[in-house]
Amino acid sequence: MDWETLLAPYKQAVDELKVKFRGIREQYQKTIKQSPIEFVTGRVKPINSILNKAWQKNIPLDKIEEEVQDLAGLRIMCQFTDDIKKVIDMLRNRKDFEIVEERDYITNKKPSGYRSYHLVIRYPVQTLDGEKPLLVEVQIRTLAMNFWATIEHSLNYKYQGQIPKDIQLRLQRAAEAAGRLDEEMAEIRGEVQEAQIVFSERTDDGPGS
Ligand code: 0O2
Repeated sequence: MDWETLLAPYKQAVDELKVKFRGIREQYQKTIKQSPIEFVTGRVKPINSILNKAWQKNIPLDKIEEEVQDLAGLRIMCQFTDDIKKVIDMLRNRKDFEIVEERDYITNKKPSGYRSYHLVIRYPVQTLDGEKPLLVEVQIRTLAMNFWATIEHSLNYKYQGQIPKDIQLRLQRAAEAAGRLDEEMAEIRGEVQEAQIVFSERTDDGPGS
């Protein structure tokens, strides 16, 4: 398998979409409206992780592009839970890709405690051989959901998917606490955003002025 050739258009898709999604935030920053996007990350799935998934799900190597939907992955982080809905609506209205699947792990959180909203999009990249439509997974989550998922992901890696029961329980409690944090922040959203506008106006003036 020539992984470099297979993954090159996925890298292109990740790079292009990072610019596009970060561009949304930049456009908001030129208005008085608060951006629903806090920051954006993206990655091409590492080869060992692709092979692992293919092995676990019994996917033959020639079906990887169809069946592993997150060869290219983007993550959009939001400050508040309500922002997630705004981002989803914005993505639904775009003309540069088509949404092929939505998985709402916020309404239906995973047994691990994982919460996030996943969209699978079909995104066309332009290659020397013409247009190639690719599947890309976009995960949208709050900063609190992201904090929890990052910690849980590294523990899962450390214990190779067999996290000890006591740690699993703590992680579930931590997930509930992260959910409460999102609820509390939603309650004081107006206050937080006013403070951020004042703060960004001050920092725009430069230090000491
Ligand atoms: P990585 O390292 O993030 O690339 P499955 O993969 O079987 O769970 P499916 O249907 O392929 O499920 O896709 P799903 O569940 O919509 O999305 C899978 C991705 O979501 C994972 O990618 C994670 O990024 C994230 N995710 C899903 N469940 C959990 C969870 O319980 N904890 C954490 N931390 N992340 C989760 P990968 O392939 O696991 O790996």
